[in-house]
Amino acid sequence: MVAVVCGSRSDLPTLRGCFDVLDSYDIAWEASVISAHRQPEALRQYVTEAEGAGVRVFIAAAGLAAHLPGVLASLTGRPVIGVPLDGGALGGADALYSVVQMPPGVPVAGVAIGSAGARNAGHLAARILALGEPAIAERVEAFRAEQAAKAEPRIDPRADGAPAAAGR
Ligand code: RP5
Repeated sequence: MVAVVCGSRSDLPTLRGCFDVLDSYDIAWEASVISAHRQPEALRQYVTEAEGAGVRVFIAAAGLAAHLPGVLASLTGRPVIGVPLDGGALGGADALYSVVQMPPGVPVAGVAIGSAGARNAGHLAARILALGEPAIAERVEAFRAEQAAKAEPRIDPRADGAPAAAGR
């Protein structure tokens, strides 16, 4: 149901949370390493095959100039979620700008830089799929309820090993 594509094997550790989130919703996914600028023909072929196999949402993660999400969105009419990765000197801001600055007509849904974004890409894919899959919709609501139950109003911030405030 979800195809996760990244530009380099070096991106895979950051995507671990994305795979875990998809697993937590029991969503079938597959992962591939295909660079938009190094292997453009392989990317085109993969997207065609993935669509034929029933992939409904693509997650594309890349660092530096991060062409992958945009190029992928040019090859499919299905939703593409772009995960900008921290690739070096600019700390992922380069990839973030690249992901969110797609020109009109070729949309990419952008999430946060790095592992937080990778996890949210999984959650967002689940919410998209939930529109047509009641079982996934139930799991999304269960997760939301679980999160909501963790609010901690009026706690003693010094109890349970909470770090002490810097005092005078
Ligand atoms: C991008 O360039 C990849 O997504 C990766 O984040 C970055 C560096 O790639 P490698 O030099 O590790 O292959 O295309």
